[in-house]
Amino acid sequence: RPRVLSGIQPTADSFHLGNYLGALRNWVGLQDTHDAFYCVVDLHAITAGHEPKLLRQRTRVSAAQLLAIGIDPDRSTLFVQSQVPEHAQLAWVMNCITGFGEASRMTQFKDKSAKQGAERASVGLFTYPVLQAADILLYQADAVPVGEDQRQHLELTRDLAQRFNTNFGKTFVVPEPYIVRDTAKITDLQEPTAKMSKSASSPNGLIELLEDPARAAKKIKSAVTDTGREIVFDPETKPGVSNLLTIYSALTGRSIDDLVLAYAGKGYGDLKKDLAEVVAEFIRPIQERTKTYLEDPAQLDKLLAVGAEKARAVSSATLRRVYDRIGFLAPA
Ligand code: AQP
Repeated sequence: RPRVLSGIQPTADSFHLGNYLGALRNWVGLQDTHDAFYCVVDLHAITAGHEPKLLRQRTRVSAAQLLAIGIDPDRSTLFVQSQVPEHAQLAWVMNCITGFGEASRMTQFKDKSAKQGAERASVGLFTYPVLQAADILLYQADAVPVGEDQRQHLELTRDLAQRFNTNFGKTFVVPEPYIVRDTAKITDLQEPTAKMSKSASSPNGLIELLEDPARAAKKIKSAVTDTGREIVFDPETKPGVSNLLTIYSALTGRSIDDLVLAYAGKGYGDLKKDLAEVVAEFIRPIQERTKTYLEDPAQLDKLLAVGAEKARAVSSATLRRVYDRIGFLAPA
């Protein structure tokens, strides 16, 4: 079976609908066809400042949410990044084959460091995409299910894999991005040309999987829509309505065309009212399941430890090969 790897940061109290529709939903589906490795990337979560107690809690909440949406630890390998030391070890090697200029061109770093003030941004934030490359290459992943915002980082991963292979001999699989076009960029409900984002969206701009369903419904009802009255799908001229149709279609399995037909002659209010209910009913059971997993943190930690062991079986073999190729002495 082909292999996939992806990760998500434990940087918020809940994942949002953009994370879910852009990436996590595909993680679940790929378990049927791929050998899947999914991780909560806590090493990435300390690149922009954090609170230790909160990080520990969010790491568990993240893992619980992944289980709640349908990641099955018997069918895929679910683990926490810091419990697999090879990620940090390979990242160092990859840092040493990454150009400073090349890393400087990463738009996510430019955006995030500009927000923090360039002087204050950490070196960890700067090399974040290199660690991400290590995450992927360690598992020899064929494909990486992510949202559109990760495309540039994936391109860097591919470049680094090819460079290493050329310089030191074929070692890594060069991975392909797995980006589902329809849901690759879910946008902010209040600012429908920007992506729905943990750090950049206002509270009313994003739907959290773990928020009060009534509050989520209210946010959908007060989403910014566009001028005109007609419900049509056109992300260029009607980004607000188009985003709502995308979410509606993805959560119900109904096609956009079908929805447009069904709402012909109706107003934005009707669409929002119905979608509000769809969203509220979608997140409710996820919350219940997440709560159940969190009731027994010791059990959850044990499950993650088993995942880390499974992950290490693969990552340690890759790292050994890498160390050998670059000329490090094998332990006697
Ligand atoms: N709006 C989105 N639409 C589609 N996919 C999205 N993803 C994030 N936002 C959207 C995808 O979610 C996955 C998890 O990414 P992450 O752990 O890097 O999450 P993040 O980047 O911290 O989440 P945000 O909201 O994007 O945070 P900010 O804006 O603070 O960086 C990835 O596959 C991502 O593509």
